[in-house]
Amino acid sequence: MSKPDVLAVAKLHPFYLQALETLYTVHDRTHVTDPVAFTTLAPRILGVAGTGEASVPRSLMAQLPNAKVVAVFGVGYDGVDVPAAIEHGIPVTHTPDVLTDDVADLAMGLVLSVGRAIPQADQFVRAGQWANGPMALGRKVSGARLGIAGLGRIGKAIAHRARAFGMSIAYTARSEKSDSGFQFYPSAAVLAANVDFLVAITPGGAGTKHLINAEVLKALGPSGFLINVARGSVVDEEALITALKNGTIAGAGLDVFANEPHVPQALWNLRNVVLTPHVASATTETRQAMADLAFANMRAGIAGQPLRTPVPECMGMLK
Ligand code: NAP
Ligand code: 8YV
Repeated sequence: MSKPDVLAVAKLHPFYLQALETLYTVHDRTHVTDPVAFTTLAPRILGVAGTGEASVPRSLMAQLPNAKVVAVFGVGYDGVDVPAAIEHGIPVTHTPDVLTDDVADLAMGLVLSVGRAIPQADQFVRAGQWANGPMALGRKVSGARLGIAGLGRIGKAIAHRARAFGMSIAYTARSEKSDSGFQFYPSAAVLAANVDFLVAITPGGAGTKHLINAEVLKALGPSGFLINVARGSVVDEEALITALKNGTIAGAGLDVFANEPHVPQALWNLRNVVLTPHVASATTETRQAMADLAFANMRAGIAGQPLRTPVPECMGMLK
């Protein structure tokens, strides 16, 4: 008997793909590679598998009359048109919590990397420069002021780690979290003006596009560092490059970019940045947990059972 059909809208992580293939026939981006064949296939598609950034637009959902679930491998789901999914009766799921520790760990790793210039120090030794004299001094991290744009699951986990470094913590979010014990500022610019390290960890999408703009970078100032582990869209990348070149800010640690996997050459050429290729959740343990949860959501959705982790907008939906 043939297996039910699901559509992968992005290149899936092998852990997720292998799990799906035990129960389903996975069609890898057929809607893009063979749109004509897809018109015949589309009515058989029962589930859509994606990544955090993968595009699931309204036009695709309109082609999938029998889809029962979109199961995203990632906590962010800014590529999915959720209002359209709800209109088409297709609940959207994601993988919150299981990746929180890893992303917070990488955020702190970037704070330390930019403040103490760890990758640059490694390069300094490898290039044989040590014999010519010492490196330039770094910026002390312990006791510094940390600003967090987005005090959600991951933002709170970053704050928890930063406390162990004796950092003072302030944040911005859509609403104040009075039980957090941290200083709230109503805008990213005011937050930036009051911290040494500013970490962006909001969702992507229209609501946060260029939340970190030229004004925020100016407020962060010439001794301030920006860390972005959110989405590339959250930072105005052109304004950031200008600020890094001009010394408007001291440096940046970036895990996400506007047009991944393409990183502007201007960033490659700068000495005061640390660049990682969207790896904040990329450990074996966490990618397995994400795959398990995304697969569980796919199975539940296709079986018409309660979903493990629907996105907030789809809570209570079941098709
Ligand atoms: P979450 O628990 O939903 O937290 C999101 C936080 O962002 C909330 O505090 C929210 O404020 C705040 N926020 C939303 N819109 C905002 C705005 N316009 N201005 C200021 N703050 C805003 O999500 P999470 O689990 O912490 O994940 C956050 C994001 O991290 C994901 O959506 C994803 O984009 C990114 N991420 C990246 C990686 C990576 O590999 N680099 C990995 C995982 C996640 P309220 O609490 O007031 O609503
Ligand atoms: C993943 C992410 O790397 O969870 C997210 O929102 O950005 C990351 O954990 C991504 O979703 C997989 O491509």
